[in-house]
Amino acid sequence: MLKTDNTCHPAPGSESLLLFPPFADPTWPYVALPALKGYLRQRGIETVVRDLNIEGLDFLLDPGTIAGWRQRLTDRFHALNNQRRLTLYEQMEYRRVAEAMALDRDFGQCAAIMRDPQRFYRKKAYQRSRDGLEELFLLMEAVFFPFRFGFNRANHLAAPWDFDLLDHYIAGRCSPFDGFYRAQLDKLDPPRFAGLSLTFVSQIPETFYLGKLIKEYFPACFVMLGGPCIDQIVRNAAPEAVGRIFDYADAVGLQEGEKTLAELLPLLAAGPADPERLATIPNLVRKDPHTGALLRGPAWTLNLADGAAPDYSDLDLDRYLAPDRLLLYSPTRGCYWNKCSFCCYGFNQSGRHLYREIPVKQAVADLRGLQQEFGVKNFYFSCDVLAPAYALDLARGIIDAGLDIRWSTDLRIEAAYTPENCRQLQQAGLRAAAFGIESGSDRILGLMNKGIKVELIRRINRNFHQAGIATSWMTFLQHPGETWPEAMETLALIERQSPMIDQFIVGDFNLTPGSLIACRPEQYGIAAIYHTAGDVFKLFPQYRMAENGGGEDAADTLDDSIAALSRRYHLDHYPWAGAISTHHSFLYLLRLGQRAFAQEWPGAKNPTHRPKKALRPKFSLAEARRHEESFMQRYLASALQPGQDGGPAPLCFKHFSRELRNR
Ligand code: B12
Ligand code: SF4
Repeated sequence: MLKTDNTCHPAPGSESLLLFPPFADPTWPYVALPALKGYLRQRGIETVVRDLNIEGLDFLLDPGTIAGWRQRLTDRFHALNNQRRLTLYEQMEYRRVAEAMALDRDFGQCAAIMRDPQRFYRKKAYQRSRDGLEELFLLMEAVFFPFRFGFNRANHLAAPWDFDLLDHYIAGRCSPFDGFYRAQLDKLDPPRFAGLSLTFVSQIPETFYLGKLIKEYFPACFVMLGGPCIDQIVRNAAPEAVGRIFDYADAVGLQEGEKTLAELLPLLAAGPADPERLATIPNLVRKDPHTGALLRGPAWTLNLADGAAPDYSDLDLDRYLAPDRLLLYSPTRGCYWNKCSFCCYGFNQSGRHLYREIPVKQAVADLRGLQQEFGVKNFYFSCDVLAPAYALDLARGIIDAGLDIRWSTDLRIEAAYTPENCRQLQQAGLRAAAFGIESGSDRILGLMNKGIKVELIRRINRNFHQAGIATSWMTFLQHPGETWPEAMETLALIERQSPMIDQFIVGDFNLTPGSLIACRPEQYGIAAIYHTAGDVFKLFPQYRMAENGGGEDAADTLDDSIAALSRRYHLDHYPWAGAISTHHSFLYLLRLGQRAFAQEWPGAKNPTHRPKKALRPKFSLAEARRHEESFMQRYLASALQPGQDGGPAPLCFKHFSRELRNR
């Protein structure tokens, strides 16, 4: 098999591929596939991991790709500009195209700054290249209209992914990576197995696209999907929707994939797999080709003492968008608390994803091995949470072994984190900790089953901060039942504690499928839960409260207070510096200290999107924007309303296209 041109590690026997599709964080490699590779290699089974998210980014940034897109935009602009009138749909596209033609950044240079150990830390240069990379997505939004992309999203203008939309995307070759995928597949020896990791919602379109494409190129290849997002879909979607997933893949792996692949791959290597034997493979879901019934293997959970260190050896670690290397390592799985009303982390509500820990000795040896093999000093402990006793034991183990590493992770506020214990964690290399603080109201914390109170939050946060560990607060408003004064209590707490809060986020409540609230809505004052017609994967439940709260004035006051708090910080979204738990934030915290983000940063110049003079747009762009906004507002107000008897709201790709056609 051939690898991409500039990947330096030679590919071993690569009949089994493990692929990580776009769109996801490009600043570090995600841990799932290296974890699977490590486990399988320890058992003598070879696989090849490819991070198509990062390989594909180089394709997007390639001057040839950009030049091709610019040409497409020019052609499209002139075609639309020469029309006598534009439909609303065409106006929407026309405005994006005209504005995108004004974007003339050197995107390759922006990426180079992200990888440059000096320029990365110059805030102005950093911000300029961050803005430049965001502009790349504006350009793509015009080229691939009506789709939108980012490092954390890949979606349609309005409709969620359903099979109509996926088929439209695939048949129309709408993926920005189409040329890249085909070039890679052309170079590949036929693989026997291709496992695609669908971890984040933002990977949905590319995962299904790849599934189909691989089958088109290599009909005999066994294509399989796995990862938390597809697990969530299979658990929540209606059986007919789950059945249709098998038009794109031969099988789905639920939960953890170690044993599934350890049994499946040797079976496939031995020849055509016997269906009876396939049915015994743990966590494997297939569709019976004759009856259409879904066949599920027995459930299995990994004993972490039997695991192996993640194996990153197939990946070029210097290719990621960061000036240093950082590896993800998962010392625990599951959550030892596992009771919060709003949470359905990973697989925990399935009842089988119990909290487990890698024995400290083994974890320390893994970390030492990763440090030696890949020359890394920085780690992100990628897991739901560490229990305090384990965090402290691991810290002691790291100190005793003389390991010189720096790490960050998520922790729960716990009384065990005394000043002395926090100093021990700092000594072991902990430099940033993110806490699910959620609320500043004791009543709401109780309603959430958080098991913590405001007084404990204050005390424990101070212990971390004073030990030299950057503290990040994750909070959100509008938990069902929260009143306006209670929401204000959260903001007031952040305000009062801000000298000891190094980063924070105030989000809005989202109803998570599988959470306690979703399972027992009436207990939280929710009158009805419904989905939109297009949300066939059941990823975005909508809800209606029994009683209406706050009103617009209250929402405005909250927004103003959040804006006032935010002005004192530099906050941003994934994956940039200023977001919680990102690689870039960690590097800045290491370089500039705990308060790196507790201050305003020099603003980068905002793009003006004013079309170049030579363009001479015939139609008013401002008017096109007004028409679009007014249509979208009216459309969404009705398309998100549940049908009669709590049936689905009409929003879906077909409905949206039909409504738009009538304008
Ligand atoms: C650590 C973590 C993070 C970290 C690091 C993420 C990263 N990009 O590297 C941070 C805090 C940055 C983060 C950010 C986000 N996260 Co997060 N995160 C997690 C968390 C808690 C643990 C992930 C982990 O490391 N697990 C350990 C690894 C080894 O397990 P694994 O990935 O599940 O892989 C195993 C199996 O899934 C399976 N498997 C995986 N792939 C495949 C493939 C095949 C073929 C097979 C057979 C099996 C298989 O085998 C693997 C080994 O056992 C999970 C919750 C959870 N417990 O899963 C959420 C989770 C992954 N995150 C989630 C989300 C939503 C996000 C954000 C989008 C949040 C936001 N609103 O911005 C961002 C996105 C960032 C981005 N664009 O990359 C969701 C994803 C699902 C979804 N609905 O999208 C999860 C599942 C939480 C949840 N239920 O809501 N996250
Ligand atoms: S919010 Fe955090 S502590 Fe609560 S159940 Fe989820 S992972 Fe556990």
